[in-house]
Amino acid sequence: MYVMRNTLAAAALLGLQALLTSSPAAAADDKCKLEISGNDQMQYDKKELDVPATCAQVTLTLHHSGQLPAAAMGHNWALVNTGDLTAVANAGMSAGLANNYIPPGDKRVLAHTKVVGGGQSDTITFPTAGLKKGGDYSFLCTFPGHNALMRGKFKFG
Ligand SMILES: [Cu+2]
Repeated sequence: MYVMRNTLAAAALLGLQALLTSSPAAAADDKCKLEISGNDQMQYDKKELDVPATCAQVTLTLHHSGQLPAAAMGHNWALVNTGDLTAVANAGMSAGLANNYIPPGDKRVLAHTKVVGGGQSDTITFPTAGLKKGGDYSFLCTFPGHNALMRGKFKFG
């Protein structure tokens, strides 16, 4: 009798586990997590990032797959309205490495990581409350000169 009960309990547990791992909430969470890498050739590995508008927040990890130090080939990831890209890149240059090439308090920067060098990474989580579904957003690296190559579209919707 005990054996029977234990078997039933185990079966119930397995069923619960299957339910948890296949829940739609977990799948939605994965879509709200982004990864992107920069390398020593001044390139991101992605030209576009997509986030469903159902994501209340986004978690983004920036990796640096190269070996050069941050002072020589540092990369960050900054999110802006596409129309602000050049102005933010210019302001970032003046802000310097100590500020991660991000102008302090600049509201045009919607989210950003710190600058990472070879082998390093940085993860940020930011709310999407300020983003418009279908808005025209771009990401870029604000390390001086990098945005010419290191930019892409950020799709929210
Ligand atoms: Cu860069």
